[in-house]
Amino acid sequence: MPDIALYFVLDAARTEVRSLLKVRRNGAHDRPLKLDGDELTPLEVRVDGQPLTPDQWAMEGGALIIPLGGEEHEVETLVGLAPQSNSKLMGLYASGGLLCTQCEAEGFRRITFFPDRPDVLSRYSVRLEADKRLYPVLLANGDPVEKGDLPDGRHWARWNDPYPKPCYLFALVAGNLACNADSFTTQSGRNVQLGIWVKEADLPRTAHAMQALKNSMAWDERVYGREYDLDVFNIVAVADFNFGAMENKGLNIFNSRYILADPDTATDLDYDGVEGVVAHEYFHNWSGNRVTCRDWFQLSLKEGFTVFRDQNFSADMGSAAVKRIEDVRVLRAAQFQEDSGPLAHPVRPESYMEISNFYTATIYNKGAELIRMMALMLGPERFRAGTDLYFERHDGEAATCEDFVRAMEEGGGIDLAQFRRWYEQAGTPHVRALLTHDAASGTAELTLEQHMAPTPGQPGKLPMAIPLRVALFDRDSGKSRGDELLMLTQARQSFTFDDFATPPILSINRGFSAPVIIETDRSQADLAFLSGHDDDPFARYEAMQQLMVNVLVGRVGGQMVDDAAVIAAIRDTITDPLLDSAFIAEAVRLPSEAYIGDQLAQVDPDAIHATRDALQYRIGAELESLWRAIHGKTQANAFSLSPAAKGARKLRNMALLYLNASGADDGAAIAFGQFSDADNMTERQAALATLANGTSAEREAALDIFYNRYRDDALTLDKWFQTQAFAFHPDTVDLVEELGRHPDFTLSNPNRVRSLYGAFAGNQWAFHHRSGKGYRMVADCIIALDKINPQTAARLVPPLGRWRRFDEERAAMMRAELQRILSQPGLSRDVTEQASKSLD
Ligand code: 0A1
Ligand code: ZN
Repeated sequence: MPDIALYFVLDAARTEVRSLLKVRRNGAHDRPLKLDGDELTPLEVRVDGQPLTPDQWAMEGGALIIPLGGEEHEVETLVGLAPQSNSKLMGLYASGGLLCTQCEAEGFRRITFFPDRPDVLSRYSVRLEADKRLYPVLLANGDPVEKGDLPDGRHWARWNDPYPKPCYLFALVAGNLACNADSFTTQSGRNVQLGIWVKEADLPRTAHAMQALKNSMAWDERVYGREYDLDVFNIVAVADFNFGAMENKGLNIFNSRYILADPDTATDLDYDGVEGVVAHEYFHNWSGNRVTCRDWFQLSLKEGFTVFRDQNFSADMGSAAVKRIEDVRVLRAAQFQEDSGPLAHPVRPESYMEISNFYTATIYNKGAELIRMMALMLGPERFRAGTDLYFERHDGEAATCEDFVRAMEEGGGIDLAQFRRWYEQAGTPHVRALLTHDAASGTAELTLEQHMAPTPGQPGKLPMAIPLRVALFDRDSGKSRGDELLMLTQARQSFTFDDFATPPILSINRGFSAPVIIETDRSQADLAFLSGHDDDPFARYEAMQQLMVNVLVGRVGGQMVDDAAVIAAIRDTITDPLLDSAFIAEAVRLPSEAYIGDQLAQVDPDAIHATRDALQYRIGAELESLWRAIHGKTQANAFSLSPAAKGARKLRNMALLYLNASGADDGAAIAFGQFSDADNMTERQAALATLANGTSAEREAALDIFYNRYRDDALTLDKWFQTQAFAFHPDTVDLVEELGRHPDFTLSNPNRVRSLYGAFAGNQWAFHHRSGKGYRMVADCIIALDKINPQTAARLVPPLGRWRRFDEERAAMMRAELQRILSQPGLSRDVTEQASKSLD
């Protein structure tokens, strides 16, 4: 399929798509031509210019079948689409007056008949025609080549993309858009026109995205030697989008929440999200577009690598230590849970029912950890030699994960035979680490044991190759002799360290060098030591977290565990003048209720909530004056996005939280003060969230003020829904039910659905309300949404699938909801797959 020409006559109610494909028989066979289609009806079919009669073609499960003799033909089809009634947001759809497309993974077949697989690469020429008043801007992939006016207020534009690409990277946008225009000069001196296209009113909110784009372009040249390859690079923001954004060649389409940001409406987290996603999509131009995937089982080839690239980019733009802590938190919250449940799957899966269910934390985040481990084992120079070889060898190809690993082996000079198991085996390895000391010989011995629980379809597991960064600390000097990289490759293995007169303290999996669960028997005293002395910021954070987890897990299990070590460690951390604010805020944050649940044999949401709340109260009350002092240090300077300013806000918000947890009489008043006085959304939303956890009069007042101020700004109103759905409030389950009936709630906007039901399903205490109301509500939402947008509906299923982790009554209610979902007539493949796997 070397060349394809597409002709669109665009209209929200009825669009016509004519496509001209040059087809060549692939090998010696006499099978008919099969072109994938989904909800398409052929209006015309021609071969070499001759119209076919309906008996000369057939439809088979949505696909168009044309028996053809000979080797080469020109096949032409015409179809009609109704973008405005396409609520699945796959293919060509309407969003806020715009027409736009989403083709990954299998959306192109909803636009025209085509062999919709990522290893079919073609050159596209696209002509768009539309009403000029409604759609003054017409964009597609590649470079603009021609445009002109037509009678009756219509106009047209033609775009050519010279780079052969799979159809999942096809895109077009038509609409009334304003442009933030800029340019970038590449390392070889070429000038690239950059455009970020949004609704006119949103133009002032695009500066951060533009800066992120230019930084990404420079970073990819500097770090990977990768230059941009077209004369234009366009980004469009749309309000209705199933995922974060899409890397279409030369025309990225974004969920507007990852483009639009200003201090009044975006939190620091939102700003970081914009920077990270802009970078991610831009980096795909090489890791995804120039080198694409042979089939969807290889999805992590582009996604794991690209997440790794965007994580490192963000680390370079801000605080690397804090970025690593945040990334690990996300990995543990999303991927470790997935890996231990019914939806566990390998980074390179072997089967699926619906590919859009495989855009998972395992493919993305664990996939990134695999690349990170290879980069660690190779070191920066050899890793770069490996990626250079990979890009050079596979440019213009549809490649596999195996191709990537082989390039690392050959370019970097390393044997990754056993490491490949990371792509094959699902599940999170547990590593048990035991450090013993022999005073007579002055040696310390570290014994490591690994094991992995069975996952669906994989009852037995083989030992993995696990790179662990380790250091041993001397108790007296408080110092270590430095880091060592140990390779754990067997089920059980020992390592000996000489010249230790006294027993050292173990710091292990520093920097989170491997995505594993470490089990140690380190005492609270040793963890407290590391929380004050470890020179690896991640390990230091981890020691503090473990200190807290030990208290929480012990108490949930009914033990009396003293919290003095936790409170002392927090006091030392918040008064340490050498630590930066962002790190302090991360270190003193209590583990989430879900994370505490993950450490237990059975999750008891009420006990976990009560125990965590009690420890939060103790930390608040014991250190009240310190929290008060930290919170009182108001910023003298105007709003800035410098790492120091962001860190100060993070710590101040943490202090507000603990101050409120302390039960201080003026807690709500101080929170309301911060809410009212803030000149930025980071402080305003944190204050609102703190108030939302309580039952003060200020709670209602702040929620009303927020609503009235932002009711016309969809992205900010999402925060209003989300904050209430996340709240630790005894009535959250009823409040969310009410919010589901709010006039501003709609199932047709995925961001709104995620803000309410997605957030709620992530609120362990509320979602697992003993009454089972939470389960029923989420199931009702899934059932209703499935008819509108099955992809987004399917993403709400996994929280219900975790029933094995709960008591019998809860488990029974969760299963009953999954069964109720499955009994719905006409249920989508998306939801069917997730719900049936969850019941197995
Ligand atoms: N490739 C995109 C993710 C993406 C996948 C599917 C979509 O369809 C609704 C949209 C986006 C990325 O990694 O950013
Ligand atoms: Zn991606």
